[in-house]
Amino acid sequence: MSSAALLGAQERFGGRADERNLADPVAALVTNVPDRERIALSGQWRFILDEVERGLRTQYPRYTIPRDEVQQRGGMLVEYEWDSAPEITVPGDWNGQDPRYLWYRGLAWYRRRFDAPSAPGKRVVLHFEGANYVTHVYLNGRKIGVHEGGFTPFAFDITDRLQPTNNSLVVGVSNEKLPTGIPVADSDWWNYGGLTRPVWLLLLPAQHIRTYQIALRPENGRDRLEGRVSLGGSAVAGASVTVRIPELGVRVAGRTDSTGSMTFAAVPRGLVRWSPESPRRYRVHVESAQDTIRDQVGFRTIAVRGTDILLNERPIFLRGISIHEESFGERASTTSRHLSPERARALLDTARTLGVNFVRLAHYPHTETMVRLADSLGLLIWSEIPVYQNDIRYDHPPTLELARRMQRVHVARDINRAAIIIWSVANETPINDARNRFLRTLIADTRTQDPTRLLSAALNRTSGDGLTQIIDDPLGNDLDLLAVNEYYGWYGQWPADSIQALRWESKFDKPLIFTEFGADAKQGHRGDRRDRWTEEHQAWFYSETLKMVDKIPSMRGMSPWILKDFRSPRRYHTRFQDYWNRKGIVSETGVRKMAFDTLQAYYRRRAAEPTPK
Ligand code: GCB
Repeated sequence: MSSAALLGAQERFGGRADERNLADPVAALVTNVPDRERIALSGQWRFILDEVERGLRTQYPRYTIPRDEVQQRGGMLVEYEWDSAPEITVPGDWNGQDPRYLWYRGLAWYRRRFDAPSAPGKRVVLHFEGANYVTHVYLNGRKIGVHEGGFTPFAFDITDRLQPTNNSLVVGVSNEKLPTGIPVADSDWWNYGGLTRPVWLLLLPAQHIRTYQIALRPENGRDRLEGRVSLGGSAVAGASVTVRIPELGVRVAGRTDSTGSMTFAAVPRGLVRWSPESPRRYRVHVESAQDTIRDQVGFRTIAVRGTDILLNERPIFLRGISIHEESFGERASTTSRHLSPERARALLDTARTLGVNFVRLAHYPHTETMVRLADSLGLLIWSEIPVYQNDIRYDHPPTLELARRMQRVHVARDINRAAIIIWSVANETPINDARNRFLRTLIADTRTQDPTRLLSAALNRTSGDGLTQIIDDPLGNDLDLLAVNEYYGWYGQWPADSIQALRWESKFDKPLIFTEFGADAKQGHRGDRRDRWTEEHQAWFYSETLKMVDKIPSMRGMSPWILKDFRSPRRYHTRFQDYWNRKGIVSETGVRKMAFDTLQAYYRRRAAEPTPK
């Protein structure tokens, strides 16, 4: 186990006897899971709530839930029974599956049995696309690992722990947030718990392709592809690797170095760049002696020059919208964190009707399904980790290590998606030395891992006299583009008579985008535009803000808050909110509010302009 992961596990989970020698939860990760030989562990699992966490404590033999032992031993009372426990669907948060679980915060156990796959010579890797928030994994009664973090994948090589039939996989997931965790408990979105994303058995050749990345990096005006392939498993050094993109006449063959990696460069012939208008992707084949991976990869460049954002060397205006990972509810009670391809598609189709070319996937890495879909549809993406607001322990080294691992896994998973143009490291963080150091470490890490994309963070602090807003957060020096969440006129008074009187200045010669602005409105609540919570008010708020936006010289895009109403434990106003954040421009079931039309009209006008202002 790596020292960072070990530190995390011991500090957070007490270093119990059964937690020594656990596997590093990210060491067995591979990228491009959709193209691997795999077996889904989706479907019905048994489910036991354990609010007091007895199952995690070894001193109570009556509650050996994770060990899934013979249930009656010598007349001793055992107070659980897997086979009669209720069933729950995986993937899926528990909150949306039964009204009794809607508000549940704590530990719950899942069990599923399976036969070992017939895969002679292969490694069997148990891969979780994501589970919120701390996950304890037991196979055949033995603990194999623990993972912290709700939105990034983790995996364990279980080859040597499998029995031929009837393996018992027991997984405890707790959505209790930790004071040193990321995010902390107080966040403005629902704390969906459990195995929210798919679980797989991956069958990997003994020597396999672990990760690969390939990107367009033109040199002296000529297109040039650059990349790296890293092998995993056995005999990874000095091994042969081939990368082919037949449609571009690319074929590179070479050998890995002593660490199992090979870097390469190639000149493509007749490359058509990926863009929102034409999201062209090419079939990429990565091959090693025993393994073959195929992917669909688009190639484009992204850069900034002064206050412009350049996509494929041309200025672009980001017509965006923010989106949470939460499905439309067929009924208000059935929203879910789990986004099947159909549910992801429903969200992105609504966004496309609005006329966007950009989505901000807030406030954490979304499911890979979402990212791949946006990539195929030509939607540019801002993607972030949940380093969210004030209460993160910026001064606490293990919290920084956790953030670094999250960002590393986040970037590694999606590095071949042309759609992603911006990695963000945080949202609305306080300005102080500890936070600056924390975020600068993440920025430096991310630049090393991926020098081809823009780095940003959503800022919310500006200084000024009420009429002039000055963007002067020192982090601005480290970011490629400035991003501000601004709520003038909603959380406070309109400055002077109108938001249009507000002027924006920046200490940095960099592009600016508004990563958020918005106002709550209850769909169907109509009235005077001066009355909060009405659709008229929200629409008017949008049109005033958009007029202000048009006056900001360095403004290069926006992702208003937010596409749809989403569940939030922070929204207590019974009449209008009832635990929903109502800043959606459509309701939780997808009914448009007036502000949708306002923003749509604005984006139509923007899209018709030849180049951004
Ligand atoms: C913000 C946060 C976002 C909230 C939003 C709001 O600034 O970044 O997570 O949901 O404001 O509605 O207050």
